[in-house]
Amino acid sequence: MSDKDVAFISGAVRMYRERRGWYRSVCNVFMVGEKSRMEMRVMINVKELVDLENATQAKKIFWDQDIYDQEQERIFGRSWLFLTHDSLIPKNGDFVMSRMGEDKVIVSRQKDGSVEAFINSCSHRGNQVCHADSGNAKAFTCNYHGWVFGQNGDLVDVPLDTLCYHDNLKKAELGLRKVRVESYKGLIFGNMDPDAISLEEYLGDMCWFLDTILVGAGGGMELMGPPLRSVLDCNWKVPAENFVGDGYHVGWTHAAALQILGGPLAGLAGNRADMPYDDLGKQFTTRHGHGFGAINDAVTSIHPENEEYADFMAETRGVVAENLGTPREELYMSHWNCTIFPNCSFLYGTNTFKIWHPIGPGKIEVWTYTLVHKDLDIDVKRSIQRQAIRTFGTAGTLESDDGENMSTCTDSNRGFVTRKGRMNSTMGINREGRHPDFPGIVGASFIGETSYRGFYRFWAEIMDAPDWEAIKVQNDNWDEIWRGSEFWSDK
Ligand code: UNU
Ligand code: FES
Ligand code: FE
Repeated sequence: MSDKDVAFISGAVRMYRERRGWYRSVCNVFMVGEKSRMEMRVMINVKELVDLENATQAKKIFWDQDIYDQEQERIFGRSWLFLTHDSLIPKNGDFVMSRMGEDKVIVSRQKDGSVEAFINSCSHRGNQVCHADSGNAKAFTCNYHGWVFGQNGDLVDVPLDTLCYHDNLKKAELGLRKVRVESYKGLIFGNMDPDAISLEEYLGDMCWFLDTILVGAGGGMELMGPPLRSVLDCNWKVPAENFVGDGYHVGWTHAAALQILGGPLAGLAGNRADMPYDDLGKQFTTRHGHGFGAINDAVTSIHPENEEYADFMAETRGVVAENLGTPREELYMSHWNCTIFPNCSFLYGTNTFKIWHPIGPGKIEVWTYTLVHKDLDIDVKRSIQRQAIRTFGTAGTLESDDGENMSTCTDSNRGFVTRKGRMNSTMGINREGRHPDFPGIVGASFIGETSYRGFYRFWAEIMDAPDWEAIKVQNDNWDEIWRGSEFWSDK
């Protein structure tokens, strides 16, 4: 069934839905799952949207409302989504606001040190219960009728409970909707799906890579907040794919900014023909669509004048080598551009950490934190933060370089003829595979699209899967499109 057929059937289904009694049986053929059937949504033909063999994607994935709706249900409703970092809610009662797709959630530190998250919408008439971005609270009181929710989201007090409800209100059932919370070495994630695999399984081999920085020389990383927040008119996948694997745009989009900054990345400016690209770094993709590109010896990339930071890295790399081995010591000293599927991205070395919160197919809210080594002195952290904001903050030099491309990629693909076209992510397609030193699939150059292919491979898989059971079944086959590649063993 082609996309056109789906669209035609969609129209027909809507007509029948309005006029006939037997529409339900027609719909059932084309609907997916009980929930979707209730919402009368049409199934998306994912195989046509993402062509794995030829590494192309349909242009409509960036703006189509039906695709977006299915993403909300199947990706944002079932993936582990970044909520906050331990360092931003250190004490009992500390809370921050976050988002999971279009849902607003409160993330709150409990008395016993654990973290709970719940949806910020009152169980009485749905008002937003908490309007603060962050703070410390033992309870959250709705300002509409005064219902009081405890630190863990339970309903603890209701005005006129006896006098007007006559003690009939089932308070135990009226807590705020809870979100599953798990954390990995300081990063706190939430999941709406009780059947989802654990966070650690979801991150999978990415844990091995992430330990490079989240364990590092012992102290790991922390996030500095509060996040800068801005709105960009683009689809959430445009920046997500850019961070997962776009080493290609760095020397072009950011040419002027890098030239002015100087430092280890200045050499990339203008895509010089004399650069030994294969020796500059690699890229990686792992199960569940996570991935990153690494540029060797570029960890202090945007901080060419920050000697304290360079000294700290030089002093700690030996410990990383000892504890984690030389492949990860190299990564510890590299610049990473990374996305944890679906919408959590960071640049290690550039010290920026960004969440792309979707608000409709063509709009996102960007939340930008600063990512720093926890064991640095506070004044070094502050100087790194200043430089990270100058470059990748809302009005940052490199951030503004990217912004225009992000919004144009979303908008320019809509035209009636344009939309029938496809996008290409074939770079380095035969120069990747299993590697002796690293888990996942490894691409030969950091300028290549290996991790794009991994990102969209999983995007298609999770968009198509009725439930997590169907995703688990693919655990041994997920790397099928790279099987048979002898690239690294031949090299
Ligand atoms: O824009 C990026 N993704 C980037 C910028 C990557 C590496 C260095 C600077
Ligand atoms: Fe990459 Fe045009 S050159 S989008
Ligand atoms: Fe960029």
